Amino acid sequence: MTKPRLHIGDKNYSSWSMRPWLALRHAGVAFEEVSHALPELGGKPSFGAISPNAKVPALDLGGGAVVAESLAICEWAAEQQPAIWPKDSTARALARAAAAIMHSGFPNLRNDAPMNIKRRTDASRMTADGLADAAKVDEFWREWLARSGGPFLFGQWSIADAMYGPVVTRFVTYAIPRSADAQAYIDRMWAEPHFAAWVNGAEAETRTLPRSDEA
Ligand SMILES: N[C@@H](CCC(=O)N[C@@H](CS)C(=O)NCC(=O)O)C(=O)O
Repeated sequence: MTKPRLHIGDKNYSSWSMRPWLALRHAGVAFEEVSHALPELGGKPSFGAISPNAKVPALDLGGGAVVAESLAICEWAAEQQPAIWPKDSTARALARAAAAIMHSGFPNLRNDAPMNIKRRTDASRMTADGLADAAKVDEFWREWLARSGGPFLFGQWSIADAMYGPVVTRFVTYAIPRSADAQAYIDRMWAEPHFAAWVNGAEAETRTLPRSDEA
């Protein structure tokens, strides 16, 4: 069988690409990655040629089957390696809810603080609504970590951690205020080898995106 191909955007900027990339790595799936430059503001990407929703990430399984949407790709990874969801069914349901909350929520945080792993700035560009989203994420992390006992949100590393990975980087990039428990979680995520490998990849990139770097 040929390896699945994961189409991703720039590692420094593409938050949605980071999530399934982490899930596939944690699942131990051998895959090929194909990197695409995200469009400049107002630019027209050509992702329609590679993906049903004209976005990255997309996982090409061969035979014309291309899976769109980060969470759907994470679920495919979990079918190859179920251990990337918690074993306990209640914890698994809560972890799935946590992943879905991230997939559909926190629009103000996403708008105010786009992922930019290499950048270090402050939170002055953020709106009150964006900061409120970040505070809610912090509250959720504390609740989930307290319930599971850690080290990751639902005990062992799971897709929920993949979904919140880009938010971890946003707390650092924009120096967003956070609790001590959130800081400890951020430190554990940053030290985790697959997360570190993505960050290293972002740091090696030279392309810049003015809409993210200068705003
Ligand atoms: N809901 C999608 C969002 C994917 C998404 O917005 N990807 C961005 C890059 S991070 C993209 O392809 N942007 C190009 C565009 O929208 O034209 C998912 O979860 O995969």
